[in-house]
Amino acid sequence: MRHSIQSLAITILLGSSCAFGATPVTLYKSPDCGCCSKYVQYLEQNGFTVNAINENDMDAIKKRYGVSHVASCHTTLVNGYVVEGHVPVGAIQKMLRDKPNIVGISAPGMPQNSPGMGDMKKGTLTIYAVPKDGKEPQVFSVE
Ligand SMILES: [Cu+2]
Repeated sequence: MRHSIQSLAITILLGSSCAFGATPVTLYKSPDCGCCSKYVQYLEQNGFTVNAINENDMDAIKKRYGVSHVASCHTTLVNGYVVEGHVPVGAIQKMLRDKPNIVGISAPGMPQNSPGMGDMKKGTLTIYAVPKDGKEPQVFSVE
């Protein structure tokens, strides 16, 4: 009896840690990219577990994941989506919640008002959705 209650408690614990635990992501970056490392810290401070992989040929990574036309410095993979560049976690969470049928989202270039780059000013950073069919990126959200 006691044993079954213990195993039930363990099951509940494991279940809840899966539901509310950190979201795992894989992030590719150049070994010497300072703003990329700052973005890794930002993700970790906001509920993500980051597997950061140093990669010398980032162009090949962007080609592989279909984000060359909206390229930034680092490329992040989360739940089958690509998150390109310094995208705020609010936009990532919106994508994971809404589950749109897209490649992913991007903050092209390295905007100064983005996490890991500089101070964010609410309502000034445009995040783009990257469609699957090679169509033009569209506005996903303004953060
Ligand atoms: Cu950067």
